[in-house]
Amino acid sequence: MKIAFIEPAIANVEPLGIAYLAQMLINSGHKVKYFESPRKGFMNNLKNFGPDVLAYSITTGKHRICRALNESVRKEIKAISLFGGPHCTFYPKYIKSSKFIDGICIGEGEFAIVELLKKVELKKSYVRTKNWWLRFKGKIYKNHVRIKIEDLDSLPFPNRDIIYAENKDLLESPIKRIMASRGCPYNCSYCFNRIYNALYAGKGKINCHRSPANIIAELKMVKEKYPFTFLKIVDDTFGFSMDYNEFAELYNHEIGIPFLCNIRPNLLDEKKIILLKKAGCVAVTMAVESGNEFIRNKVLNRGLSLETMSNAIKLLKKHGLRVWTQNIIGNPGESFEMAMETYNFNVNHSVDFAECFLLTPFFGTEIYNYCIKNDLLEKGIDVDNMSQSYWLGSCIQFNSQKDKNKFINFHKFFGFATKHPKLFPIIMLLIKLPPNNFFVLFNRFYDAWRISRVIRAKFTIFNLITTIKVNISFIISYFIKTDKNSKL
Ligand code: B12
Ligand code: SF4
Repeated sequence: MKIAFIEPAIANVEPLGIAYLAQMLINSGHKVKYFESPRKGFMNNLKNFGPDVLAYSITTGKHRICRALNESVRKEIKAISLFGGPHCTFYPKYIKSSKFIDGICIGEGEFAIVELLKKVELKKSYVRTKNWWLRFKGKIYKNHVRIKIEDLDSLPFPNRDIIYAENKDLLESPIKRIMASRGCPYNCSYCFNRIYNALYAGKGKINCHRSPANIIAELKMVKEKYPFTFLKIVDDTFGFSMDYNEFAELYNHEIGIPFLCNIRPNLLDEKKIILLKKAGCVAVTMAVESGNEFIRNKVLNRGLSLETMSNAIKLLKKHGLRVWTQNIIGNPGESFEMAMETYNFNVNHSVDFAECFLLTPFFGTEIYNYCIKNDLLEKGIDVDNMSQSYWLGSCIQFNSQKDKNKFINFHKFFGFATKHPKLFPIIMLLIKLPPNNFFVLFNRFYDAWRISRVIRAKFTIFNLITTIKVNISFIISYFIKTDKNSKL
């Protein structure tokens, strides 16, 4: 069969979920292509390919854009439309929102899509296929998830070829990405992992890690085919159940390219940091989320003390690793003074980059339920009109619009203010202005600049230009484009 994966934007990051599915499908004898929708000739190229299946990978927010895109494609092309990704996993009822959605994949998609398409191809009954909610003759059939893929080494490496064939900027980018593990056992209230773990209860290990040898084998292949100068390991908690010694040894000898990874502060100790450094790690992203005890541990359920976070940052800095923290402001029940504790924590630890998000309670998360229970969501906000991004606005109710605007604006200057605390009084004046797109632009460009300083990837003039280009189009797409249904 011919499967067309469709992205409703020009991606600035390889969609690894799609790449994993693509290789599984190719290995099962299917033809797979990847299309980005705002590109010139999108519909013609798609028609020339003649897909039997249109496949979309969606997060919350993006689901609206993909639904509309799919409806317009289906007017021109007769095919089956399948959707998967986090939004489907947490809100499979999405299938009911358009008669052009034929199937929703819940959870991991590798074996689910192969099994479904095999049945379709052989014209067998397919409505009872695990992981799927399927539409057949006007009825929706609901199935449970199959067991989790514990042995990630058994999966084929994700197919980047189809992505780079469509997106030459990503091909040229000196930064490449990899996923070394899946799953996280913590219970942060705003994160999808808690629900994910409940979904898979009794069906496999929570955290599954690839072996260092398997990670290195993928990277060697990528390095040969698509030379890169910086690696981002996008795992939720890298190395949670991995042998650091073996990884450090292998990575250092066989890859030797600087990298960044994401680690929870309580999982870091000096021994691990030394091994990370030995491997080639130059920077670590670490979620602080909030400097306020109540918000951090009662509202966000982080289970972390200030001391643990502080020690982790100090140790990383002691060993010369750059620190990129992630922070959330505009939390339910948060006062501006509480958000200032988060700001001060970052300033006091002189972090290299303090990234900031506005709390967005994605459907199904604990914090979403908390907001519903305590009537903290803005009127009219539901799963179908929640913002596409936690960079723009907020759907949380505050005492007044003035209070809310202060959070929305402070978010735009958070990274800048932590690097330039002397300018704080000016920023306090600026945030009194109404939220506006200049602040959004400033935030996106400043953060992109700081990220480049944390990463310090070696760019040639050519890939510097392409990287800037891809980021600009991505940034612009976020606040000028398509998401007309969002109430934010
Ligand atoms: C890297 C990453 C990014 C990258 C790249 C995203 C991408 N397009 O790949 C960047 C930085 C761009 C990003 C941005 C955002 N992200 Co993000 N991101 C991640 C992260 C850490 C890893 C994603 C990944 O590569 N996973 C590995 C692959 C193998 O898993 P997967 O993509 O889920 O795919 C599997 C299944 O879902 C399924 N599947 C997926 N698609 C399809 C399609 C079909 C047809 C089928 C059958 C199956 C299927 O099969 C795949 C293989 O098993 C995840 C957390 C996580 N652990 O997954 C968050 C995550 C996906 N992001 C999240 C969010 C919220 C966002 C943003 C909205 C944040 C924002 N800016 O405001 C944006 C949205 C971007 C967008 N347009 O989609 C949430 C999504 C929650 C939700 N309810 O939708 C997650 C789950 C994080 C979290 N803690 O909650 N993100
Ligand atoms: S530690 Fe990170 S990935 Fe794990 S549950 Fe918390 S927010 Fe999610």
